[in-house]
Amino acid sequence: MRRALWLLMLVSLAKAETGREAWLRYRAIPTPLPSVVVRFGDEPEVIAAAKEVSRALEGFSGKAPLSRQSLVDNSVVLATARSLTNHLPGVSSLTDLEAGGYWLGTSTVKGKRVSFISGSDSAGVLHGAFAWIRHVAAGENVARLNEKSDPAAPIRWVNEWDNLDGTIERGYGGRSIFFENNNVVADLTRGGEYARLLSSVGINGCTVNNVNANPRALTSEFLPQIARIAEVFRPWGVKLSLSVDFASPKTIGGLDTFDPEDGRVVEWWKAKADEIYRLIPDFAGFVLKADSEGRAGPATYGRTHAQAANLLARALKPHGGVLVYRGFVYDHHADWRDLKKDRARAAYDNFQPLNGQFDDNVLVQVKYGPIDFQAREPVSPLIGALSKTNQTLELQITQEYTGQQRHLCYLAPMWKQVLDFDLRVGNERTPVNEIVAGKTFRRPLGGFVGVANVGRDENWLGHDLAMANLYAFGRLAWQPSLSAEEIAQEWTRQSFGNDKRVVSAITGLELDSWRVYEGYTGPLGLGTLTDILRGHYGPGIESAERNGWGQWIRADHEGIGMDRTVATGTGFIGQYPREVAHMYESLRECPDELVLFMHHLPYTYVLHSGKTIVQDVYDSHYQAAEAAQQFAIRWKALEGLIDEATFARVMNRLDYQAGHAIVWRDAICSWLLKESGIPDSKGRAGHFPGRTEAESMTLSGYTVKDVTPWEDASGGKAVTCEAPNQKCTASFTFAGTPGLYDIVVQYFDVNDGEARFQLNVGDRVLRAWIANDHFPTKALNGDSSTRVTLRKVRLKTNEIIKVESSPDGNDPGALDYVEVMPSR
Ligand code: GCW
Repeated sequence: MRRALWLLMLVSLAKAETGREAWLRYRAIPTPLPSVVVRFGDEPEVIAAAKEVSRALEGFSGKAPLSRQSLVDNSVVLATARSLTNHLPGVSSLTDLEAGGYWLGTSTVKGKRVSFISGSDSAGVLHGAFAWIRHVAAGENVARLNEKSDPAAPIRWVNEWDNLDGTIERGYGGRSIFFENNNVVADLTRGGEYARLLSSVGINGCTVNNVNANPRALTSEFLPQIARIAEVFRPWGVKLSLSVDFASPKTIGGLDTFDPEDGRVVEWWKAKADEIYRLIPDFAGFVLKADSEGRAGPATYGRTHAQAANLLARALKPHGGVLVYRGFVYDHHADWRDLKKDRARAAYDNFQPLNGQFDDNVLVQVKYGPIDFQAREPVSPLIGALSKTNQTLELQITQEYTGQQRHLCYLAPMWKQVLDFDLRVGNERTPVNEIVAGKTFRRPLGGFVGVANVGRDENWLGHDLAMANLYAFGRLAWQPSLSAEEIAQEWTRQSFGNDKRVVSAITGLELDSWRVYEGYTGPLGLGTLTDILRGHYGPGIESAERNGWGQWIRADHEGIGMDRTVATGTGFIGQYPREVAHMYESLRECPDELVLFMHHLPYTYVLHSGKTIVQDVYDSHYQAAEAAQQFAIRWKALEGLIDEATFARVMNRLDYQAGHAIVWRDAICSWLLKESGIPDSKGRAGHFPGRTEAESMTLSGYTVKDVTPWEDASGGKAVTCEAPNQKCTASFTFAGTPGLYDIVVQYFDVNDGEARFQLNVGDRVLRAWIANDHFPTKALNGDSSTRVTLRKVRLKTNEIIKVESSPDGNDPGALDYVEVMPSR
């Protein structure tokens, strides 16, 4: 028996963690806990909550608790406020809780020790259950709990940009958990598990399909399939909503128009809403992206966004649904020659004049910044201007412009800056989080939406540490006053346990990561400086310029930055309330971190930091790339303290990030050096100690190729091995002194074939590998540039270092450089 137990324990210890449990891991906790779960009430959410508490207690204590429907000693009781008062009059009066709110408490009732999890409604009981579990998991003493908590706002949703064919727009965690082949997947287990995760952080709505909506989503054939998703969401208190195509009355409805003022169109939307509510009685509503990036919209008929929004809102209204109208509307064919044109102005210019014209069940969903989810942007001025309109703030959990879950980038510190930013509307304290929640302007509705894009990867987002972003979004939507650090700690404790070393190391990494990412990508408010025309991933600085997309940085040999001042620029700054506008307009007050978003300045301009722009960029990029090297080292120190499989997955990503941070650093610094002609006072930019360019090695079989953009390859060039069934070699003689060295092979891994590589020193084969990662490109550029690092290699003077590669498919086994540096 003993033996069997031991074996069982060993097996469970050895079980590789996949990340699928996310932060709901329920590992053993050395605390006395209730042994009975008592449930009053039969609502699906209360049943789910009681089951969850049982599941958690079993994990924490190693023993399944008993379930009861009457009061017993040492129990935890779950009930809505109303049924609690019915069953145990006098225990508590929770009349002042808001929808979804909860109360956690303890007391002795008729000699029985009881913990209470109660909610204003059944969803509140669920939220309370997960909050209670969170406290236990963090090792707190729940016997002393007395906590009352209300959500900050009624709308706390995620949007998924899932396409019906199973792909996900800007998704980096695998294919859709909802769709495949233009149908809803047969097995919705992951959909249910996802709703549970969302519920655990208080998220109460999920829009399951891409805002670039396929009209099929609304067809009578498809809707019953959508209803199946709503069913797996329901016990978790997560309501389903759909993105819709504004032209639907025409594309799928058989009408010859989709004019919002046409009576037939009005009727069509009404009938469609009725049909949906017959199938999904708790349907949350529609999300609409109209007249944006090629989507159909009211402009076709000369109608306004308000007319379009109200049309759909009125169809939903009798059923209690809401219409979320995306504020992300701008002209993507803007004339870049026109110095007064400015995409940043678009949201405000389009929606501010309509303030007050939207129905009460419409929310305008505003992206946090005026451009598009960049690593840093000022807060959108539209937020302060919608005083008579409900809003939701749109944040992005999926890291489209922030490293696509290959880079660690914990976004809560950035979101906090947005949420806490005081727009000074009417010269008064008006922080963004209070405005969007509906508090400042006393709106009936408001809230927070996170674009999540989880996928079928076992760990949901592709990077185990990126789950902190999903967690943080939910926590902040519930309680914006939480700090990024508190949230990181909570998440780490639940995900990785309470070992102090683990908590402090992982929290530290998370907290440092956004500034580090920003530090080696786009500086001083310029935007991420990624390739905006393609993958939005690696460096692609000038892709922002000279096209209609309007992400211009206006760089030339003299200076850089968009002049958005009222005095001489586009006037964007004038969209802010007076005090904020004054701060941005004045160079004396404008913070360095946004100065090139607001102003066009010479490279030699001296910042508040005391450095010139050019030197600041060199310094920040070298510092941040070094910090990214340290991430991998900091993580390495956790080996043995967390489970092996998770350790290895994250190690892999952080090693890659360390290399890619150098690709970014070199691209930005080389480009700036060339553009400005001003050298780095510390002599780093353009000088690469220990580096030998592939194009200057002794080559056999390789062809020298220009890389576009040039700054994405060291020296602007790579060598490719194009002849099929051939092996190419590039070699050079190591001229340093004998000793231990780290060798980096920087090569390109395109998403179109799997070339083979090998590194030799003398007659030793040091490493052979296959370029089989899946970067978002088929081209040689900063998306595909990656590396292999060999540490502590003993080298002798005059040894020959040789890289070999053989192409596969369209992957030409391209090599950028080899770097040999003394081991650190
Ligand atoms: O950031 C851009 C993305 C598009 C996206 C669009 C939007 C869904 O690159 O992929 O489309 O924003 O938010 O509508």
